[in-house]
Amino acid sequence: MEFQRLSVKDHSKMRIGIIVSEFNETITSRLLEGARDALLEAGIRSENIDIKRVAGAYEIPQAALRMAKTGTWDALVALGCVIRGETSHYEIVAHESSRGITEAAMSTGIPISLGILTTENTEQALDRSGGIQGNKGAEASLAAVKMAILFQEIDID
Ligand code: INI
Repeated sequence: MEFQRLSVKDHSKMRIGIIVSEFNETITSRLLEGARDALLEAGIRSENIDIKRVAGAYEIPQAALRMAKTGTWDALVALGCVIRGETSHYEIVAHESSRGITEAAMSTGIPISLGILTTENTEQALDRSGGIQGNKGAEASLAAVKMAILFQEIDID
């Protein structure tokens, strides 16, 4: 996905929350690094980036909903990694985490982007977290910023 360069001036006051899961930490730390770097490059101030950690992808929507309800953040970024080979309840964790994020975003009106990898194996996860397929954490963080800008524009109109 291509993202147009975002100017520093437009959103230097924007506050972004990141929820990152500790399960598959090798991968999620790479997603987090990509997300932070992309936010900083987009002009979000480091003091306006807040990182909250949860145990696994299943817990992400619970924290996201709680955070979204405070109204503190203009947008949230959900980062996690669910690998099919590692769990018999892959389908449940993968499905419920994305379903819960959608529900939290829709019920609060706060944009929450989906940076939760669902892969067949670790290699695919590495490819998508700073490997040959890019970094989905970076993509998700820029999607969140773009949604926050869009919502500000809509509110002004
Ligand atoms: N959580 C993940 O984020 N990724 C996984 O691949 C995973 N697996 O394999 O089970 C996983 N499980 C933990 C789950 O998210 C919850 O933390 C746990 O069920 C406690 O509620």
